[in-house]
Amino acid sequence: MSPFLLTRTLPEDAVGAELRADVLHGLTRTPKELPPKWFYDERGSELFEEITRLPEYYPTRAEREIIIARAPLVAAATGARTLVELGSGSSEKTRFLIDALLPELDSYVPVDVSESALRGAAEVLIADRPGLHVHALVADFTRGLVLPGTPGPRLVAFLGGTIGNLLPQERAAFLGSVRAMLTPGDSLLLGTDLVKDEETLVAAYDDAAGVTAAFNKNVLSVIDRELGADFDPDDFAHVAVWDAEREWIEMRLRARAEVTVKIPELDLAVQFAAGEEMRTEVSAKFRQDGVRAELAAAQLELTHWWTDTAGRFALSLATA
Ligand code: AVJ
Repeated sequence: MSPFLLTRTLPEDAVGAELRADVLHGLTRTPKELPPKWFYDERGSELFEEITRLPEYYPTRAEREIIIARAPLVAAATGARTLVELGSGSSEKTRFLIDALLPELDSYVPVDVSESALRGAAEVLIADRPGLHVHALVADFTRGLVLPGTPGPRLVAFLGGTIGNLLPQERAAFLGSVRAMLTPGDSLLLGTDLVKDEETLVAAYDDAAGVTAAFNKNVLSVIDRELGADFDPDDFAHVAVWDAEREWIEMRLRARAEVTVKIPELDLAVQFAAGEEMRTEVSAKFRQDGVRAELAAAQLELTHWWTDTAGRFALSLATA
């Protein structure tokens, strides 16, 4: 009975091939666009951790407050024996959930594209919780996942508001694939940031210290390193705007002047006009009715809706 198992369902080179495809597609279309998943190399992950400690970036603290307050209720409502966490990263908030579930919990299944993040998080968890099985999956959770045969009921957690980084169509497909992992009696715990005043939202994505700006520009450094490109991050300005109609924050990079970027690995030269904006992230904000409807469309029933005391962020519990 080994306490730690790691399964890779993502081929070693899948990441490189996907980055090339995303950059080629995203930089040759109009308007230009890059998917947010490429922010998170080692430096990007560090910058994101720094963002979570910024005074303007409330979602992490708000979600932690809810998890601490409601973990016993999650345990009572789900009786989960397996906790699956999608995009587990550092698993920092999850330990409150694990500890509340522990009397019944048999297995923790963290899923992430980063093997190093999975190993680091598992090490800490296992050290203090003898007997808990940790079966880490190196996988892209936006695709269909094959879960290990650990005992049910299962609770799948998708925290941090990361579902907001998916476009509406992608969210529907994602929730469908989550539903396909569950059988009746299993649950989904979903973190969503909520619609609020524009000033608060924009400040959370355009902080005074410029950490989010550095995080946004880090995607250019990733492309430089991985694809041999010659992006100069100083040629671009960080932009965060609230789209009131679609109720999402958009992060963009705006070319300060006309510039041509060479990407040798793709045999590509890309021209940016002065002032041209490239979308790098959508971070959708939600309302209870919308969350309930999106869950219902995936055959998931919202049973609990919890917010922090300031009403900024919500944790939803849904059952299959
Ligand atoms: C962790 C993906 C939810 O969208 O708020 C933070 C990422 N982007 N600042 C978010 C992020 C800019 C974050 N998520």
